[in-house]
Amino acid sequence: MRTLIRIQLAATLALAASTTTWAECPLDHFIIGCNRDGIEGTADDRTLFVDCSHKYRDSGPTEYVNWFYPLNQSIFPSYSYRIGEPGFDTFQNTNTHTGRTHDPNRALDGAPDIDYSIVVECVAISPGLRAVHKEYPQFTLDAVGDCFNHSYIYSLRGGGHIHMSYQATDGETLHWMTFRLYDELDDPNSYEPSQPFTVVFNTAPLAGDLVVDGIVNIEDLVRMADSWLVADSARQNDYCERADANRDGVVNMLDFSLLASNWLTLGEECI
Ligand SMILES: [Ca+2]
Ligand SMILES: [Ca+2]
Repeated sequence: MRTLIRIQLAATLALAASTTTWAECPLDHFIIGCNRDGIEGTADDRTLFVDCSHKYRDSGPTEYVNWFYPLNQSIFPSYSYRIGEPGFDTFQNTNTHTGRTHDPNRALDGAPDIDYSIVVECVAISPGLRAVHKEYPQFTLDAVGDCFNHSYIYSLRGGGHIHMSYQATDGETLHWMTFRLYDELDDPNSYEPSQPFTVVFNTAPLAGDLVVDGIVNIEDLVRMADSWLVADSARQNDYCERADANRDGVVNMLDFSLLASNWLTLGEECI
C-alpha cells in the first residue's frame, strides 16, 4: 500500500511540476517582438511590433467577443473602475511549450537590457484613465510621455511577463491608452520603433476613429491612408489598428465609407 501511495504522490508531483513549467498565463497580453511578417530579409526585420491576438480577448470563455475592455466597479474610492489586462510579454525562442510566446522568427536577438532596451511609452491617454504596475517595480502611467523600460524589468525579474491594472474614474465613457515601443539603446543595430497601438475601455470607438479620441477627423483619415489597400489585416494587428473597420481583411472603400459616415461625429459616449 505504501508503495502505491508513493507512486501516486510521485505522479501527482510530476503532473504539478509539468503544469507549472508549461502552463501559460490565462490573462491577456500584448506580445512584444520584431520582424512582424516572420520572414527574414524583409524591411521589418529590425522593426518592433506587438502581437494583438489577445487584445480584447477578455480572458475567459468570451472568445474575443468584445472590441473593448469593460471596466468593472471596485471598492476603491478613486479610480474605482478597473480591469487587470492586457499586460505585456515578449516572443521567445527557448520554451517550446508555450503556444503564445514561442516564435523564434519574431523574438528579439540577445539578452534584455544588454542587447536591446525596449521602452513602452504612453503617447495618448483619455482623461481619468491610468495604467498601474502593482508588482515590483511599481509604476503608474497617467500622462502622455510616461513610460517604462520593459527590458529592464525583464532583466531585473528574470522574465518579461508583466501584468497591468487599468483604472478609470468611470465605467461608461470611452477611455483609451495608446502606446508605442522604441529601443533606447544608442546602437547601429537598435530596433526601429513600433507603430502606435491602442487599447480601449468601456465601449468601442466609432468606426474610423483610428487615432482614438472620440471624434473622426482628418487625423483619422491620414492614419487610414497609411493602411490603404493593405491586405494583411488580421486579429494579430487588430485589423490594422481598426483601419479595417469591417474586419474583412483589407482596408478599402468599404472601410472609408464607414469612416466617412462618422465624419466629425462625436461618439455619444464622449459628448
Ligand atoms: Ca480620432
Ligand atoms: Ca475592410
